[in-house]
Parts: sequence; structure tokens; C-alpha cells
Amino acid sequence: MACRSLWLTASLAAALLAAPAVATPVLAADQASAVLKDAQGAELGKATLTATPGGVLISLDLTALPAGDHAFHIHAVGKCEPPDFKSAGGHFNPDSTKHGLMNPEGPHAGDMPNLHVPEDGKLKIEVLNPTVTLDAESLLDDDGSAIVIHSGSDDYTSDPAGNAGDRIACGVITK
Ligand SMILES: [Cu+2]
Ligand SMILES: [Zn+2]
Repeated sequence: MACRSLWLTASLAAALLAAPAVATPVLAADQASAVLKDAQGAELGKATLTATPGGVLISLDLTALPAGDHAFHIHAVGKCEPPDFKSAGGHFNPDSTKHGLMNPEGPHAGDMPNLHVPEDGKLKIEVLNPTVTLDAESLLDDDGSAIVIHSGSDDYTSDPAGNAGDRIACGVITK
């Protein structure tokens, strides 16, 4: 009896040891990222984008942004040319809607809630954008896309850009 239970224990241990080799492979998370830089090329933080069944989860890790309220969007072109970042185009808007989370004719797919940065310029948040994906039909289309932060806050209604002021940070979304 003692012998049999020892054998069972040994078998179980062997099975457990073998488990990782036969486990179903877990697909690596589908991710992209963007390094946010200011007009002088200084790094202000990073965004990590993860595909989820409900949209794209954007984890923002800002390290040196001016304190205060800032509009936060995905723009249509993956090109961040300083100093004004106009190269990033308008807001990502594949459905040709109007700007603004509170606009009855909106929003753009690239519209997202304002950021509220504390005095030390550091902010870590996660935002789910349910209207985009990390596919070639969406954020990773031919001309790419970019994450842009503005000097002022988005009023959530004014077309085409929420009266949010200058573009102070830009990061191309890359896989
Ligand atoms: Cu913007
Ligand atoms: Zn917009």
C-alpha cells in the first residue's frame, strides 16, 4: 500500500513536471506602443496598446508632462514631425463622424477623455478605446496613426478638434 501511494505520488510529480511541455500554447498579447515626445524631442512618456475583445486598452505612463488638463486623442497619421506635429493629421475618424464625446454627431474613433496631470507631471492610467483595433483596417492602416496630447483640455463638442490648443506631445503607434 505504501509502495503504491509512493508510485502515485511519483507519477503525479512526473505529470506536473511534464505539464508545461504539453500545455496549450497561450497566444502572445497583441500589442503596440508609442513613445511620446515633445517639440524638442524630449521623451514625456510611453503608451502601451493591447488588443482586447472590447477594443484597445491604452496604458499610459507619463513621466514629464506639464501639470493640468490635456486633451488626449489618436490622430489619423503615424507621423510626428516637430515642432507642431501637424503631420499627424486630424483625429482618427474612419466613419467620418464629428468630433466630441458629447457631440450627438460624434465622436471620432480617436476621441478619448481628457488627462488630468498632477503637479509632478507623472500620470499612470489605463483607457479603453472601444472603437479601434490594432488591425490593418484600423490603427495600423497604411499611413499608421499617432497618439497626441494637447496643451489644453478637450471641450468634447467643438468640431473638429475640441478646441484643445497646441499639440504638445506626439508618438507614432508601432508594433
Ligand atoms: Cu488631438
Ligand atoms: Zn475628434
